[in-house]
Amino acid sequence: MNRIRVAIQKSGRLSERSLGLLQSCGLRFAHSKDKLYWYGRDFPVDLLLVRDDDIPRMLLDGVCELGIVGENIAQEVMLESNAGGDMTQLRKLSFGGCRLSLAVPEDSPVQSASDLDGCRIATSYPALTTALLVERGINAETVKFSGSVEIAPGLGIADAIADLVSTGTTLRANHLVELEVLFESTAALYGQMAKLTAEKKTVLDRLLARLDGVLLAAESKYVMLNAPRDSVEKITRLLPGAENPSLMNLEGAPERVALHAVCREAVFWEHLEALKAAGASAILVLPVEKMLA
Ligand code: PRT
Ligand code: ZN
Repeated sequence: MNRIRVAIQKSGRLSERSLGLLQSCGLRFAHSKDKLYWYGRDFPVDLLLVRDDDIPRMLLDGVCELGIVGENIAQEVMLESNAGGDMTQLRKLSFGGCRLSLAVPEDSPVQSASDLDGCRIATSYPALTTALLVERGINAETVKFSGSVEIAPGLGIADAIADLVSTGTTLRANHLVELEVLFESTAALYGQMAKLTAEKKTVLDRLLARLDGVLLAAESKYVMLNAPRDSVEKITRLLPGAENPSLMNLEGAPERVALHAVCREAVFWEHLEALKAAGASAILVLPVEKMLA
């Protein structure tokens, strides 16, 4: 069995992007009838579609070798089970971003996190919240709430909450104000590396190389422009994250060259304006679909 299993969220905020990312790596799957197990065609990587909360445990138990899950959940389970070593964060991903924040009712006497000493804090992430409070020297009690944490203060169950926030709409709708960000989270790829056979390690390395290519391509741009021959050095320096550019002669314009370069950082309008000021013309910025370093 040289196949690797990747657990991703079945349905929720991370599902589409997790599947999309693996598909961008060239993975194709045959769907089984129960839809929980997708067999990888052409590449020995299979998918398990599960609840996000189950992913860290499945990794720790060796049910799968890889999993894509929010850092918030991964940290919670690692702290809970004291087993951080068996689950390694392999790559941080660019989706699922949110923050674990402390919030209190608008009319609360608590004005800052340091006023929370002796308070009860409702959260779905008691282990992570407790650890982060301890780090800040706050001595508060956490109460585990599995869903709708934002209603806990209104019910008189807690003085404050520690919950995930992205836009802040949920807090506002429940008349809560954000006091302090405890933890910034994104989705990440985790691996259970301890028991990997050499064959599985080879599959994993191939997958990671493709993944790095996809992640790199996502922020890379291919820039083409024409430039005065004697400004090439200056123009190259203005290209964000570019390596050695390719230069090509322009027919009928011996004093100018065509310059092509891959920029590995975002290219903004300000960059284009600076390039133009340095003598560049006909500037084109194209997306990069795939890249293999
Ligand atoms: O069924 P399953 O257990 O798989 O899904 P789930 O309902 O537990 O998880 P889901 O799909 O809601 O979230 C999956 C992951 O997305 C989380 O573990 C986070 O890593 C990440 N994520 C990103 C978020 C949010 N943003 C988010 N805003 N998870 C939850 N929320 C909730 C938050 O709990 C609060 O209720 O959205 C509300 C706040 O949103 P705003 O925009 O009003 O601030
Ligand atoms: Zn969940």
